[in-house]
Amino acid sequence: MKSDQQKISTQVIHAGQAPDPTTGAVMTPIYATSTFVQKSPGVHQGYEYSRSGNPTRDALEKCMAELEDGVAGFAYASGLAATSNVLDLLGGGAHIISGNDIYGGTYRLLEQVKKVSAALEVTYIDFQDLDQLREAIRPETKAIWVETPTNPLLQIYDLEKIAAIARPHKILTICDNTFATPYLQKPLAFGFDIVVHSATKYLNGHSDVVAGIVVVKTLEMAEKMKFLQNAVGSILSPFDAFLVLRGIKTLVLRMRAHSENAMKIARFLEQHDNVKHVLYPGLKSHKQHSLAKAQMLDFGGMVSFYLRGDLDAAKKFTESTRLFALAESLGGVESLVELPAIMTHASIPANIRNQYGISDNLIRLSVGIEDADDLINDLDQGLKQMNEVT
Ligand code: P1T
Repeated sequence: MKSDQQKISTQVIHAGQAPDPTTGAVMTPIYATSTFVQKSPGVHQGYEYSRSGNPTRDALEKCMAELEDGVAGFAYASGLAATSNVLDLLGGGAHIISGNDIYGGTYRLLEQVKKVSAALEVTYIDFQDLDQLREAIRPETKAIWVETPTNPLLQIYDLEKIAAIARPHKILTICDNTFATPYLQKPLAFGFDIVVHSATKYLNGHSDVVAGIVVVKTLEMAEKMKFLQNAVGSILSPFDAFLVLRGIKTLVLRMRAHSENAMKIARFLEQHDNVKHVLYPGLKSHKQHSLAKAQMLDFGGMVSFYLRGDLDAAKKFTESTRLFALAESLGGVESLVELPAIMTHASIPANIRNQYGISDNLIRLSVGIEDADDLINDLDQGLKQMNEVT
């Protein structure tokens, strides 16, 4: 696994991209066209209508397929559009097993859309305990859905073991690899079937696009996804595909910088009096630190922690930081802070949130690539201001 990572620095710059055949342009042009001329009905140069295929989107899709070691990629208008289209693969009345710590919008899509529109049944489990997985499998189970690291609790699940349990039952294994990116981990190499991304995050990396990606492992799945992408039509625009492609070129450099800063910040927070507990897979105190070390190249840029305080203290802290902008989303070069219970995970009912540990004093940081000392000073002054309400 880890030896493959060496060529990713080259892949992020070249995969799926060749100089433009008509002009020699080194950068993939933005093919801003909805349709393509045909010589005779049905005779064209590989493109007929941009929902079905567009050269700029194609370049991004090929790039992501290579980065994730898959056979084909598909680019969508958002991460949730990508998730929704993957769930369309399962047909009606399917049973799926999902991690109980997932992005709130994914939970909402499962609970409030797919349960109604596709009679989907979902069992939520803690994938840290694989007996829960074995017990949850039913004859009608069609798919397993995991995020690792999870949003927002940064739990790590063993992708290889999950895939091995699913395989004899012919259950499709799907990993939302948004937090890790293919630089840190490649789920298909661990035996998973499908990778999903919110490309809005680290892949694009500059907080100026909303986008989603799906990568599949087999040609059979690729054919089905190609049909579904065109049939449902929630595709990424050529301009946004261009921006994501450009962002990916610096993915390796950015992920290294995010991971380095996040480790320093996690260590700083761990010794702070106003912090109860830090969740970062790179810390020895993290429950799955050794699994994270084995499965990931580094530990990424997301850090969550429990403040010693209540909701008011948490609000005060998030309002007090100056470099860490109070905002949803993650994975951009700039640092962000948020309160999952009120922001990204508000669509999960409070009793369920609290049961899983998404409490009012849980803070999530998306650590950017600014100077680490500046970021630490900012958190320090925010934590001091928080004392005023406790
Ligand atoms: O926002 P969108 O591009 O549609 O992606 C949805 C999504 C899917 N998967 C994961 C792991 C995510 O974190 C997200 C979006 N998350 C946020 C906006 C957030 O702040 O957590």
